[in-house]
Amino acid sequence: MTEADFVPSRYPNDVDSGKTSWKSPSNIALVKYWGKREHQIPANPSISFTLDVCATTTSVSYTKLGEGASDFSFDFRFGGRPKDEFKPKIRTFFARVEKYLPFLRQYHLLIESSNSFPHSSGIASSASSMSALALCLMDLEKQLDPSIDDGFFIKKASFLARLGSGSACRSVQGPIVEWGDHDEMAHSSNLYGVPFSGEVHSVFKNYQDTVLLVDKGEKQVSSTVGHGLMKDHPFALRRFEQAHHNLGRLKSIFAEGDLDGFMAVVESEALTLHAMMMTSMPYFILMRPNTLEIVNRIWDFRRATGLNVCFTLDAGANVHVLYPEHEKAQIERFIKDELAVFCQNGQYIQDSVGLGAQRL
Ligand code: 2P0
Repeated sequence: MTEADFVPSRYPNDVDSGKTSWKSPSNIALVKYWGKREHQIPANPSISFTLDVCATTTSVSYTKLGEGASDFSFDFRFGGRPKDEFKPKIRTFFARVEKYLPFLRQYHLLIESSNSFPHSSGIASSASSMSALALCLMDLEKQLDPSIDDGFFIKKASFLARLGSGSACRSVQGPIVEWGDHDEMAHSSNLYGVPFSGEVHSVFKNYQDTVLLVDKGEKQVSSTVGHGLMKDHPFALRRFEQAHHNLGRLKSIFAEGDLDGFMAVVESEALTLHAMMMTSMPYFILMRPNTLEIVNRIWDFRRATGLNVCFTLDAGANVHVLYPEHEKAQIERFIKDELAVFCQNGQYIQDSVGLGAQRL
């Protein structure tokens, strides 16, 4: 499919008002998206586990305006309160998607959002929030054109979410989602995420992710700036090749249930992401001393017990601890006894792989 396939022709229906709500999860990348081209096209393919507990719930109430407005007409509330500081990001999103949703200026939208995870926990909420908003807008489009089928609905929601925030396109579906052209991935696309269609061994079913909240402060570097620094990065091309290679490896790792291979690829991807930040100009260290304490303790525990626990990182100091469900009891105890002390206020979130967004 191409971008043009997402530009609608005339809508058959007229809709005055209504309301729709979606709950969309966050996701954690195993092979990382870091670097992009114009129009939110990723510099390399990525793959993620969709999460379950960490999610954004968004409702959109829409009312048709008398005449089309010169600007987008919307209000945004977060956790029940007006949140005007988020409006510029939403306006930018609307400007990017207007070509694909030409009804946008004809409605006033009241957007009400809340997150399941603690506010400013340092967990990327752009993925879950942009995905939830894109799905709500697709509901309105489906009212205007009921012939839209489920397959197109989901694909276009992911396509729109990508234009809001790249990683958001991987939050629409689950449990494992791939985004970006890749030779060995059937149906892969730079335009939207697709559920991983390869074989997945049962050991990866319901995989666990405990999110350790190491630093709940504001991000030092926005993701958009971080992606931008890959443009003139001396190691960029080699890194993009490596992501293709790692994605290919994961395909057979998932099929074979190769936990050693999984842990090696995932940890290497996390450290490579941070290595890219440390070697960009300007350079950043987003890990904190407690991030490294946790990494070392995970390695010590893995060596001592032979359990299949590993970590991955986002563009921040928090640590995602990944492990198979059948080892949950022992690893949860280890986290509580030995890792929680390195979290801000001892806080962490017990999550696992989920199935994607839900209409409420
Ligand atoms: C990822 N991250 O694959 C990577 C790994 C963070 C670390 O995608 O500029 O918020 O909105 O497209 O999606 C975070 O970047 O960036 C991200 P934009 P996004 O999940």
